[in-house]
Amino acid sequence: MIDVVAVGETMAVVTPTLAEPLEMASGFSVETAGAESNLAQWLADWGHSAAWVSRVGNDPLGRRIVRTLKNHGVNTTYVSVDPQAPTGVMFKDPGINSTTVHYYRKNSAAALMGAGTVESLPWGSFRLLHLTGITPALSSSCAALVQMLFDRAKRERVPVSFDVNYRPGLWGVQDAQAVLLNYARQADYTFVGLDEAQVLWPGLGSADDVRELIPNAGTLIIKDGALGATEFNSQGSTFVPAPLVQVVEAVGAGDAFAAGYLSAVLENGQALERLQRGHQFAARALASTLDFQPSSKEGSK
Ligand code: KDG
Repeated sequence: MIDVVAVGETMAVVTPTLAEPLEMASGFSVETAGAESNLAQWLADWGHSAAWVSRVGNDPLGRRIVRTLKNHGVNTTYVSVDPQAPTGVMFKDPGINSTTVHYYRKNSAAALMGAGTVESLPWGSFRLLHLTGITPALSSSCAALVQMLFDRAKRERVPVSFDVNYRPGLWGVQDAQAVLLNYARQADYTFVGLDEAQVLWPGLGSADDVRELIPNAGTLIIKDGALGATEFNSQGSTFVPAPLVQVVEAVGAGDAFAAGYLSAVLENGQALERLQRGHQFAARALASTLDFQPSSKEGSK
């Protein structure tokens, strides 16, 4: 039995080695970037079985991504290869206070995912399906795919976790807000940042306001940056403050948080432990320019 299946695009990401602006940087690393495969890597690193489902190009970057994820313990059996469309690429441009991302992913192989991807999943053999709000922004077939996955998971009684992951570089608020709210309301576990929710759905002040907007998500997890995170479930709410972290770069920290949280869900942990584990994983992502840091490099597990 696979613990988690995560569906979504993974790109090659080019990152300046010294966290200096892209325009000036002289050394770069090429790694993998994808919210869903980041989560799969964190979970596999923790010891869970995690599969990543996507489509890559028949090109060196696609092969590099699949090999890297495999090396990190992720099951890549359900990844397909497109004969023509390329693997997407993303560049990180570190700034003084935050990092900007530049995407080269239009018409990528992953953007061609659709109904066929639903059928390719090992239904009946996994415990949790993880999706994000990035996928519906990729193409109309990917937008349809996300709803098909929600519907099929419901029929198969597989819980779905959904990270809102609004990416302004992919679509505007006007296009995204109703779509993402719809998915956030359908999921069994919904993750959203308070600042992200405030951008997407204007008029929200506190985490309680977000809960009012998304009352029917099974469990709602609202992250409030360096302050902490709150879980709302049918019994009430639990807040856990975030640990103090020297932030190197925040990209990917949300994926790490979701992975930590879900790892505790898979181990039947309660709200306190789930949120603590989320913060623990996120702290590792925040302390690095990379989206994912294997524990062997870090020695923290
Ligand atoms: O959460 C980190 C992701 O945003 C990054 O890895 C790339 O998936 C990505 C995206 O679409 O922005």
